[in-house]
Amino acid sequence: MKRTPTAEEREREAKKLRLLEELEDTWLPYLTPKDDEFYQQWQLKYPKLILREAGSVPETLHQEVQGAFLSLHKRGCLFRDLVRVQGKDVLTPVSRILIGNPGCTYKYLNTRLFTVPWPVKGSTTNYHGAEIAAACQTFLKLNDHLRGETARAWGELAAREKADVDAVPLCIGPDFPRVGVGAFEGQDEADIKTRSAYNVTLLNFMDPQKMPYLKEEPYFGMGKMAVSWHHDENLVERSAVAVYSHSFEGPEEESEEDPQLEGRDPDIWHVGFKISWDIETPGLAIPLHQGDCYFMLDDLNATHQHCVLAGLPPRFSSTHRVAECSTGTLDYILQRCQLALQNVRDQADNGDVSLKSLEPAVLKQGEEIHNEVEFEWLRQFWFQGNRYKKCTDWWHQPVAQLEELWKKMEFVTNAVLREVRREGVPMEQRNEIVTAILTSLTTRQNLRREWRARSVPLRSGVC
Ligand SMILES: O=C(O)CCC(=O)C(=O)O
Ligand SMILES: [Fe+2]
Repeated sequence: MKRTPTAEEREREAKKLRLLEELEDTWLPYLTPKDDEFYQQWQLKYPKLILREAGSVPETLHQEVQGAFLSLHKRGCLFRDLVRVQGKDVLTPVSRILIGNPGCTYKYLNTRLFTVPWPVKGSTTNYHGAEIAAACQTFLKLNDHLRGETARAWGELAAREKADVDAVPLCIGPDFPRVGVGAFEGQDEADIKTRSAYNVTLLNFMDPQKMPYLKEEPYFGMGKMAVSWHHDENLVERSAVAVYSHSFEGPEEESEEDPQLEGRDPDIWHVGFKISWDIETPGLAIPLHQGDCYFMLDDLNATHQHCVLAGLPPRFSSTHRVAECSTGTLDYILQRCQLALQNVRDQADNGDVSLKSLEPAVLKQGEEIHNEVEFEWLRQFWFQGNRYKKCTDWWHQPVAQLEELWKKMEFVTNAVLREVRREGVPMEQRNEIVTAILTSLTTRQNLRREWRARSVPLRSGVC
């Protein structure tokens, strides 16, 4: 079923169409390392984009990471996501898995992914096989490495920006616009540390040979895309993203670049960058070879968009992020459920509950939490068909617990409705209660219909 796009989505889509119309049949210019202005433009317009070539990563770590990618792939741990874009279900061309802090989730394109935990200190996880355990450990190790590299790169960028500021001649005056200047004012080291404290990595895999229908890049003519233009969602503001790229290229496969050929080499994987809504500044297509890493620092992800341009060989990437999980951890949702169920006085053997309070604000909050646990957690989890079982049973008990709490909330809703219907309740109180909970109940009905159309029943009940 089609969800009606939000006003924001409609606005964005219209803006995109206007931009494409404006372009008519012409491509916008973009640069690759073959172009003379490539490095200059990069430094000028994309200074917060950092590339570290494979040589910056210890060889032993490369070996380990590449082995870990292969193990997870071999064990069938990566899945294509059925995401929601402008009200439509779309299957992503890339297969993914989220690894990260235990209990953490990451939401993108209306899909909540649940972490396969990496073994942080103090956690114990039962992995389904030593290979999967080792792989999660390896991505934690890579995470530590990339955190260090990010802090270093961020420090260098700050120093460069400071040098630029100092180098500006006094006569230019204070209003002279300078790209990027001021981004680090008031930022201390601790701040930068928090914004590179990656708590999850989203692994991507795609074999272009098995994916014949890839979209063409629409603005620059950069060729086939594995991931379309986007900003990464659900991240802590101004936090960094670090990406490790692994394509299966043999050393001799390095194509002899013909300097006559225009544009990027379609055999090689690239990451594309552009400034959002800007048709003046050339885009960049940066080739990524086996083991290269790139970093998006500070607000780059907000001001620019990126896409992944497919090459010939299969490719993995590990994209490390600081997920904004203030409402996205297991602890958070358990606390919310506890808050909702504080209003339950007793539960009888048949499940019926009696309530402590009929205060409209209390009832409203209870029904909102009921929706949150059902649509943001349980249905999201089961929609993905229990894929997590492949790697670990970590989510099994917590999800069962959330289901129990949700069931109790169903009894709460029944109790409220019983109360509303009960003879002798003054009309005014009845109206107050109905007004307080009506929006939540309507939302629940609509969302249940929407999820039912996506055809996945909740394991233990309503559908
Ligand atoms: O694979 C990459 O290089 C980046 C993928 C990406 O942009 C994403 O997963 O958000
Ligand atoms: Fe991305």
